[in-house]
Amino acid sequence: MSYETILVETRGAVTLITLNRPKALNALNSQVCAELVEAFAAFEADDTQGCAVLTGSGDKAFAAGADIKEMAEKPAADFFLGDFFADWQARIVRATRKPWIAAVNGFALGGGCELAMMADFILAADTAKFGQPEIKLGVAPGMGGSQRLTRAVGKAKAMEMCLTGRMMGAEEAERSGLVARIVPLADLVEDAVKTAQTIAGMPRMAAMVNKEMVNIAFETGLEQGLLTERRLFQILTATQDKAEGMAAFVEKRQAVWKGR
Ligand code: CO8
Repeated sequence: MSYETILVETRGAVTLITLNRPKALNALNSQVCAELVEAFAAFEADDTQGCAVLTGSGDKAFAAGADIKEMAEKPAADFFLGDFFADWQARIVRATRKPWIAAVNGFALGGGCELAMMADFILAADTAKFGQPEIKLGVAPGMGGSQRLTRAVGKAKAMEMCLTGRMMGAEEAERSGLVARIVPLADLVEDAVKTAQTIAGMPRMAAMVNKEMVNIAFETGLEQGLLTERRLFQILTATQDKAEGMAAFVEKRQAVWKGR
């Protein structure tokens, strides 16, 4: 599959996807939207791939938001009838059961911040800046910013950011729980790929279940979440990789995973 607005390469068991419209600060137009859906579907379907990394090209931006030039002339009915950006929730967030990481290399604004927050976790360059500045355009977040940012950093900061459009730097983002770790910009992609390789090297079903379990914490109450966790744990005990992992520990040797 060839793409025009993104780059896709594999590094061993890791798929590296790069938003590639650097002149427009990787703004997310409808072509990027469609190509990302295809790239994530290909990653998910490829058994050789265990984890993905999404980043932006250039040093300046992960993505500076949905493409304002494309949205400027679009009538409201088109946003509504086309269910603008609904695809990503259904076909990237829900459909991607394998883990993926956002490596945020600069501005992650509006839809860019929202896309980063769709990842299982964010690694941020020391230069990263996060924000939901849609209010300055007369609109509001539309791809999860009001919901995911609030869950990540709490009401006070999310409300302040959405109402003023102010950006949050990498250190504040780490302090606030929005990002897992800060990495120097020059090392970001290599670090993210290495982290992804670690994850891809884990027993596949266990990785997918761990991802599912943590995400369930955002969707359900504690009692139901704990029950679901126990059941998923119990299901994992039936895998060949559970038998292998525990035998390898007892025998003091490296486990050889089957992914089943
Ligand atoms: N869309 C289109 N083009 C963009 C965007 C964007 N979001 N951001 C930057 N660009 C373009 C600029 O127009 C410029 O292009 P050109 O050279 O042709 O004029 C180029 O990228 C470089 O940008 P700047 O010259 O502005 O660079 P600066 O370093 O001066 O500023 C900023 C960088 C601060 C990031 C600035 O570009 C900026 O404020 N960008 C817009 C940020 C923004 O408002 N993002 C939110 C967009 S709205 C959104 O994401 C809504 C998502 C929800 C939709 C779902 C609905 C259901």
